[in-house]
Amino acid sequence: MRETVSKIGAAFRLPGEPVKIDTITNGNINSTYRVTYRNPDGTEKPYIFQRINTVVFKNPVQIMQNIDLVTSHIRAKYPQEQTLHFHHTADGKNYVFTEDDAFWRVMNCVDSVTLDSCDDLSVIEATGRAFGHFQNQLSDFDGSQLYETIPDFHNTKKRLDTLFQHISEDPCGRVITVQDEIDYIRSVRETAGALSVQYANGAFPVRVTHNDTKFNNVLFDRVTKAPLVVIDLDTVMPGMAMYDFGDAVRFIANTAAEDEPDASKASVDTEKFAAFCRGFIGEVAKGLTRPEIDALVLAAFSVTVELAARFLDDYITGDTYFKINYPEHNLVRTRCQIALAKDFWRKRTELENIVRDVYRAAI
Ligand code: GN1
Ligand code: MG
Repeated sequence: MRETVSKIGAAFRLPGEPVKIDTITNGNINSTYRVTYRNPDGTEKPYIFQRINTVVFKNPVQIMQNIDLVTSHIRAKYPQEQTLHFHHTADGKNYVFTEDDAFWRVMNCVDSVTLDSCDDLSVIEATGRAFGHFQNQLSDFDGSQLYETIPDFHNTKKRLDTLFQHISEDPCGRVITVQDEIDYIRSVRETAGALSVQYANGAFPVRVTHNDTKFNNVLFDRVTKAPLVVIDLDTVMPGMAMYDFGDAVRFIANTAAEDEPDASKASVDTEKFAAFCRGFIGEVAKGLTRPEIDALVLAAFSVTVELAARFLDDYITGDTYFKINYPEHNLVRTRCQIALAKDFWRKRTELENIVRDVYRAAI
């Protein structure tokens, strides 16, 4: 590892020598390391080295072009705000391919913490503001410039169609073991896919969205816990505003971890949901259409079913997409998302009332 890191660091012309490599375990797709360099003058500087999963992201060069465009836009619009800074090679590229064909990028390490869960409602509200602000930062960005890094990424209908296709093929003989999970997803197939169908038919504006609004994709100040910057820009693409909201609350307002082995612990914490709403809706209320606001709760349900279907699809097809730590990991994740989706549905009237009240106060 050290040898690989040294070569990559040299390609990016980082001064000094790598002295410490820490693996960052957040993230189910790419591999991320915090590498500390000792500068020639003896001081130390940390960098983030990231190897892109090129099975998932088939065209990583285009991803880096997207990120360049997006971060340049944000820097020009809000020069005082923190953005991600990627290093460049001598020939001006913000990535390198190593001999084994691996794709690497290096960015400055922001002194910060990430959070996987949090009970402080003010931090959750601030996270809502951060993701809402991210949408505002890109509200005047021309999405047609962006390469679609993963086509149909949040096309729930297509995701569900793919799952049922793979169920009929049953390549690993696992379908017999997941009948309850399949039955549930089949029972909500149309409801969960509805927004993506309406979006394809033009019912909602095409926005430039983040598409992976997990809590741990925000960096926070170590001391004040103020959000510093939204990270993980690999899936910034045209999309539905309300799916960014939905994906964020399915993570931040869940009473359990995404891979909690006891799925009965997963449910929607309505206080946390309300706190996130205050932050997010407070930021975006004036820019969103009424149909988008009215679809926020259904989007949370839909994106939760979508992720359940993606985890289950990966389980059925032999665990080739998401990193797993043990053989049943994707099934555990599936069950947790299903339990959460059921709770979103059960509480939908209460959650819709929360959205309505927050929206009224915000406009
Ligand atoms: C993946 O790699 P990470 O953890 O940022 C996935 C998201 C899922 C998430 C579930 C490109 O995100 O869509 O919601 O796992 N990213 C991709 O934890 O598929
Ligand atoms: Mg991601």
